[in-house]
Amino acid sequence: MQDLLNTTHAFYFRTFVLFDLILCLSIVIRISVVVTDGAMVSSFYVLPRLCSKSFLNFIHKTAEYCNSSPFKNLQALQLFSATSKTETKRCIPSTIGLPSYVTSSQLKTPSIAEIKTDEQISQMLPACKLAASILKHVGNNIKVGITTDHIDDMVFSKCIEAGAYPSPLLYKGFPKSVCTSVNEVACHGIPSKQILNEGDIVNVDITVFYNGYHGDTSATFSLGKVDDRSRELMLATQDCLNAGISVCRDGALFSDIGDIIFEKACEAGFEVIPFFCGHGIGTYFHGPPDIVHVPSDHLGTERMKAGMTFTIEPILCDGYAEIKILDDGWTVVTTDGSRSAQYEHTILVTESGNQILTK
Ligand SMILES: [Co+2]
Repeated sequence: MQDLLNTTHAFYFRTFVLFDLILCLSIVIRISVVVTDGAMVSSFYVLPRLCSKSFLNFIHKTAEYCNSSPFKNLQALQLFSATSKTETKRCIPSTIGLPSYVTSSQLKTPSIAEIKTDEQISQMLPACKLAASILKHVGNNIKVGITTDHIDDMVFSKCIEAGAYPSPLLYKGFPKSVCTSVNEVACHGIPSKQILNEGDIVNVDITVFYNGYHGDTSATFSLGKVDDRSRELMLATQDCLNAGISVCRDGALFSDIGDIIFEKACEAGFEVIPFFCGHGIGTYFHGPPDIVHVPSDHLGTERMKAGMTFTIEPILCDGYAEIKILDDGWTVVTTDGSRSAQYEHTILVTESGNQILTK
């Protein structure tokens, strides 16, 4: 996942957290998070639902996620997205730490690029390794005929199994645990009932919050036999990511990343979508520095320093690099309908070069 370059999001969401105590056989602590596009909505509706089928399903599902007995040490997280008119219910064991944007509306990002200590890096590494292993799991299980909601379920359950929180869930109101971007969707696709067909390409963008840190990685997968041009697009995008990573070291210019990615994409006959950038990452999902994937004057002579961690995540398309955002406020598509591909790693800048943390 990534930030829109030099913009704040067009949609503002407000999260409202309520704690309900329900005495039943024991105590369930439920966190209801209501997301609206401005107005706060109360969500005290538990008691009327105590005997309803949906509430029993809710309790059952909640219990499934926890090894302890039902109604004990559980927290459930419930999202209503007023803009998308969809409802997502997710239950999270109380042992799993939640990011600040879930428990409050605060994003808590640093104002300048952070230089992490060895200790901070060792605390962050497990989140990155976990994101990589979940992406691998999705790659092994993705197939023609499944829905993008199924990918969301896979990612969610793998996170919970590992004791991690799926970072996209409720981030600025995003309703699902992962971004799934199919064909002409450039990024931030919302998992849905859309079925994956033979010949499709889909980017799966996974970020997990684990041990107090986020780890972020994505890849584009092909479904069955895809056309030659799509395969070339995927390979070129991977090459661009690798080239971007290759220039990272202590003292290198940030602008080197965009220069080499743009050059490689042009050589391969594709365009780089310039509007989205990589980002600093740590205890925060998105923070400084912005990693621009095209040549950029405004980066000036800013240089990388050992200890910085950030993502590189170029999006290439097989057409004009113009995009629009759909009415759901998230889904980014190419305006000409051309296909796009994206790959992403979280990296650490070191004295001698760099380390890919999400490998
Ligand atoms: Co990202």
